[in-house]
Amino acid sequence: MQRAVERAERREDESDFALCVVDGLSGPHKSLPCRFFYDARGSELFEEITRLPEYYPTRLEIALLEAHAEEIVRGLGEGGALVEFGSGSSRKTEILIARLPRLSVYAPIDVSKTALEGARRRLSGLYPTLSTRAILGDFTHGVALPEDVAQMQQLGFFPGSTIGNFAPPEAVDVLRAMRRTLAPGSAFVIGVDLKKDARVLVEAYNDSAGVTAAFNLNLLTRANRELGADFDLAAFHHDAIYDPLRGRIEMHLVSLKEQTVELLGERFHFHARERIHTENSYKFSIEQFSGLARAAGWRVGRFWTDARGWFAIFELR
Ligand code: AVJ
Repeated sequence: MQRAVERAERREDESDFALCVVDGLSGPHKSLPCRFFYDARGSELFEEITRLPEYYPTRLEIALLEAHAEEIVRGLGEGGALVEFGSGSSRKTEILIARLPRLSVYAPIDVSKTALEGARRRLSGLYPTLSTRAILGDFTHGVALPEDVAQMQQLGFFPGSTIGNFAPPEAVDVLRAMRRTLAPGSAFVIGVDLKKDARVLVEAYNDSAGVTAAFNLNLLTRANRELGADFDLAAFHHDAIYDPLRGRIEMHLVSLKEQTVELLGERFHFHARERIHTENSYKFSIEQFSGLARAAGWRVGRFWTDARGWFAIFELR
């Protein structure tokens, strides 16, 4: 049964991927959406990224959650539900759940049944009395919580600074969708990567072991496998740059020569040094992020940062 679900899900993902790749490579500015990084291999590579010496966000966020967990969960009184947007990072979720002895429900929201099943299995193993209510849905568009969960007090949780993948106007829409998903009066805890020295940022996305390069190039491997594309992996090169005006890291795959790639019966031409833009990762100041949160209808509560001010966890109400 689970296998059938995984197969059906894979077929659905593949047709979404096919449309987005053809669309993304068709215009004059080639791009691919960063959500396609996370196939099985890409998720493994991302895990590896989080352990790199240069990639500070995961380590800092976990340290902040651990140092301030009691205060962070104060927004949720007795009982209630922890609602997680995306269910990837159970390591972080566990830090909060460990401080919520009377939590009734853990409700992860994700578009992937496989990811939800994994989250349910891990957390019900650790906390047998906690009821996990997996919710299949796209948190960027607002999700209806099950009736009984909707009646409970809720704490929203969106770690990982994934909000940085959205351009500011979209980020406001996403934050608003999350506000509408949660009951009025809920607290919402979100991890945000902050602006800092460009060298630190550039190194975090150009690690010396080449893991981020492999993660970026895996998009092409995925297109070769799932769409029958003929990308020559040796003819593209990873690049990550910081744009200080937009305050964002951009990842690109750069064509090392003039070449043509064929996929799904279509041919895509690349001139030498032409780029495929694969990801944006926005970095915020405290004031900027507060402004986005307010524009989405949130009140900014407390926030916690590390000594260097590199990463922040915000409590919104
Ligand atoms: C998961 C979106 C937060 O932007 O830092 C890491 C993804 N990309 N290295 C980020 C990523 C390249 C990551 N987020």
